[in-house]
Amino acid sequence: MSDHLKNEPASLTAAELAHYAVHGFVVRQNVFDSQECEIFCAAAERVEATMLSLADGVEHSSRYADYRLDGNRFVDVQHVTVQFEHGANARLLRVVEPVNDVEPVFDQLIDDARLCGPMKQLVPSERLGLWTAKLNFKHPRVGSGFGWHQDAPYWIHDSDHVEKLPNVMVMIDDAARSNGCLRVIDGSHRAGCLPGCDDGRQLAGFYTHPDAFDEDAEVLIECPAGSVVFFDPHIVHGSGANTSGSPRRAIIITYQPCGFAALKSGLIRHVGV
Ligand SMILES: O=C(O)CCC(=O)C(=O)O
Repeated sequence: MSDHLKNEPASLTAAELAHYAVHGFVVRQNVFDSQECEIFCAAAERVEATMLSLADGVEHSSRYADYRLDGNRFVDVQHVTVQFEHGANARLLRVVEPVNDVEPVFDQLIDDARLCGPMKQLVPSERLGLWTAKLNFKHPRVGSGFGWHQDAPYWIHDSDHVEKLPNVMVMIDDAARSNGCLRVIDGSHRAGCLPGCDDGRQLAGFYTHPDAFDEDAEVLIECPAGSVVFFDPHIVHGSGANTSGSPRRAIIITYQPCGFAALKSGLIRHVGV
């Protein structure tokens, strides 16, 4: 991709905007080239090494917290939350959030015109801020799935404008059913906040109740590395486990109108200025 194209705002077309409005998501392929994906993969490896080493020092600092939710390990390194992979794979990471505060490559990505051009249309706002940015690892053979959920109910206690928090997921590896690609329930964003589960798990309420949506409307987002998917904060989404020998790493960035604090740092992170 030439520098010229990298700096183009790359607005969504009328057809893409209409698809997003009806279905709650829109996919674009070939947004990032293979060289850029290699840079992202190397950055993801640095993040994992850094956060594992910081988490190892956890008992020596009062600014860290090491805890379990539904049996799975979480470590807060100041405001950065590290989720460990489930079960016996506890030396592998699952999620780091907010990853832009750990790795400059991902911080720069937030300002990339190929993401924030479309996001200005989807938030919508002429000037953007960051809400949050996650790196999801999904390691080969052990990466666990994400149960069906909406993001908006998860954020409702921290934001009074959850409808203005659209996500973009940047695939840094090829994503297919076998390595646990994203899947969405087509059109489910139009129902607003749906009821959560109530089955005794600590995080049950964050998972959408199975009676509240039609799983037959599932769409698998299978796409090559360098693709991006924009999706609505109310869409029901999740993903399966990685049963393949290939990683399925992705960054999910959530934007908001400018002037509001980011979810975990509590600081305002202006975008594209
Ligand atoms: O990485 C995935 O497959 C899904 C992640 C997701 O839904 C989330 O982080 O909220």
